[in-house]
Amino acid sequence: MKIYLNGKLISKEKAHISVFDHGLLYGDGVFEGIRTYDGLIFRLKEHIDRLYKSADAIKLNIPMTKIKMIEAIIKTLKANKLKDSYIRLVITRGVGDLGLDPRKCSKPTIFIITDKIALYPKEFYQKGLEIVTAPTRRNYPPALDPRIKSLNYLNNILAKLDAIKAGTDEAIMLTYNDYVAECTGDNIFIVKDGELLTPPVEVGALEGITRDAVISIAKNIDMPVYEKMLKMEDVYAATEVFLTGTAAEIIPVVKIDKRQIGDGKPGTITLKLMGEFRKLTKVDGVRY
Ligand code: PXG
Repeated sequence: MKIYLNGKLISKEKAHISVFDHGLLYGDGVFEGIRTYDGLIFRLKEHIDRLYKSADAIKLNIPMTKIKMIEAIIKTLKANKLKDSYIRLVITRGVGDLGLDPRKCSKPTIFIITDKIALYPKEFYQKGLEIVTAPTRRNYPPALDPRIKSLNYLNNILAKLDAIKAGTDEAIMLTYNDYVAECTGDNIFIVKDGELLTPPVEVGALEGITRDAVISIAKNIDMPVYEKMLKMEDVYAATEVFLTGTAAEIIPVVKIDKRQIGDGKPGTITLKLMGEFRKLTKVDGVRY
């Protein structure tokens, strides 16, 4: 496996990073998770735009144009002869000294891993997931805005541990004032009274690219879709619930906090959107 590291393609065994890199010392950096489907990079422009926006938000100046970044991704995919893959693109503040000061880091570290995609087992998509509400709250936006896809994932990892403790794989994270934000690595949608609802990102959630794709699919097929502040009562009372994310795509949820959602099976609207999403992945992307 070849890894792109600071402009060079290096074997996985030799792709090392300094222990003084602030990405490691302080989680000071940003990342993206992108997927390719049969030689097509899904919504590449959107991922690159979000990466540069996240970097901007932490005042990290990526020393590479968006076009050069796209070329680097394609070069890495080709070197690894991958058609269906997961791309992890990471930019750290770079090597500095001990101490927070980002000014000591003169050059960001850039690396790109392209690997086979590890999928959730098929049965999860057929039967639906069971999830819980995490006791851990989502980051308070004025402290660390969840719209920034930073290397600081401890908030999500703590909620993931909550999910694991409860014997499930995902957890809903609430805001400090009890609104539904998102899950640890996925956005959330509910179906209620025939309407598709998802929390606005301003509440404190990542503006997921799969989320955006689902909203545009719904609009295209004249399905009513709204961004709305949701409480757990709304989620429990929903007829359908599903999660969206680059790795998970669209995954139905049938049980939350041991309560059955709808009739306990993936719903018709969820299944319809899963089908439409599959079609979209075949056309919406950049060929390499
Ligand atoms: N919320 C959070 C907190 C995320 O990290 C999403 C929602 C979904 O966004 P996208 O743009 O993927 O639809 C994410 C996505 C990984 C990995 O380990 C990261 C995510 C998803 C899956 C795997 O690289 N983040």
